[in-house]
Amino acid sequence: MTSTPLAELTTIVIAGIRNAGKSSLMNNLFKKNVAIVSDIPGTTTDPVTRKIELGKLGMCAVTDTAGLDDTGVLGDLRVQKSKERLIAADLLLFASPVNLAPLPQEQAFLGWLKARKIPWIGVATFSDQLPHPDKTGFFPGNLFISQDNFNPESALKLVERMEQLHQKINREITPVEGLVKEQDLVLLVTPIDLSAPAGRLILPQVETIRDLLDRDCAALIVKERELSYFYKALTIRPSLVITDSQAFHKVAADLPEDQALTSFSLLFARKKGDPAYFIKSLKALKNFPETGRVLVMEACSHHCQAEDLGRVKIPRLFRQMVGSRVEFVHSRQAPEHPKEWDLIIHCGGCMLTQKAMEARLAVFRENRVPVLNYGLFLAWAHGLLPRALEPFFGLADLYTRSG
Ligand SMILES: Nc1nc2c(ncn2[C@@H]2O[C@H](COP(=O)(O)OP(=O)(O)OP(=O)(O)O)[C@@H](O)[C@H]2O)c(=O)[nH]1
Ligand code: SF4
Ligand SMILES: [Mg+2]
Repeated sequence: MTSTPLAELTTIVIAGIRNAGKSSLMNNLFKKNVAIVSDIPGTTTDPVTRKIELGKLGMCAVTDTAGLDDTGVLGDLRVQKSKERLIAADLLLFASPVNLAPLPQEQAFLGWLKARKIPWIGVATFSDQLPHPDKTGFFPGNLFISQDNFNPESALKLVERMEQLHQKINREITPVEGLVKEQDLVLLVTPIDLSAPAGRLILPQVETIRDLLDRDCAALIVKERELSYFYKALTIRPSLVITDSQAFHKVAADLPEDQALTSFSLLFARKKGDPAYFIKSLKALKNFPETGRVLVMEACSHHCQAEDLGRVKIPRLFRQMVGSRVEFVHSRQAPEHPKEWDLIIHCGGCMLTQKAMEARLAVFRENRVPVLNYGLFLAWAHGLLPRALEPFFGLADLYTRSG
């Protein structure tokens, strides 16, 4: 349980104004004190996340957040932190005290919820108190449940309601979900060069190995230089070879053409992103504006080496293959004006949840800005499409049809 990546758990986030009873609700769900409760507004400052098994929802990560009506400079920062968690949620619990008239921040939050596709439940807290007349009809239809936080039994009904929504919850898939079966041998190729972190493997590799073990498969891990030797020595044919995108070219050359091959980055394009949109975006590489602008986006401050993929290798390949006068900008922030960009090339997003990545992508899709991820761009640049998409159902076909 402790080793399941947080992104693969069902992410439940409790939101609401200060003193709405969010932390009390969290404690009732956990049947113990995991969050501090007090009548001082703003008691919870930073998001608090704990893991719990919740029936049909399986293993969940539940997060208690700071109040949406927090004020002042610090308050604004807290609200910002809460919002980052809300964007990444699979299921939202909107706690609102029945005994108080709705605040403007609650009205605004309700509007935000209605505009999004994530499942949510209105939790009418303080149901032991007299309801405020203006609260009547605040939560639409039967999208809410009454909650008396002083009665722990109340939380059981909430869990039942949450379980009813389990089919609507879009859980993030694991790296090799649907790609392997038990007793498969999977060969992983991980170059250990200057850009590799010292003394460890990177997160996509670690998560993939763990997923393979969970699925009763065997994982053989080699550097690209030893691949040919070990591949020839194998008596069992690997059902799949997964390589670091940067070694794509050499790995493909060392393997028979009918060996199923893909990259960690493409596994993560499927796990975190919208591979169909990425594939359709490849069209943008044809007739790319001569002085077009490309935004290279990364999701975290990973250790950056001189030959960094996003800053050096991808721009260099792009200028060689697409256009020598194309401008590149590197950023970790979503752009204020997405339409100013002719193309986004995003990192694998291994540190983001699928929901957080989806929130980024939705803005680009709405603005019709094409998006690729590093792995897909590299596979394209090294002439490995559609081969590297073949292990994924329907994606190689989509590539061929998209022309
Ligand atoms: N009567 C009643 N009091 C409640 C209920 N839920 C919470 N309280 C009380 O309301 C106060 C605030 O509860 P918290 O759970 O700390 O509220 P919160 O939303 O986490 O507040 P912040 O962390 O400040 O944002 C505490 O004194 C709780 O005991 C409820 O259902 N009924
Ligand atoms: S989130 Fe992006 S930048 Fe950060 S380690 Fe993962 S792939 Fe690299
Ligand atoms: Mg609290």
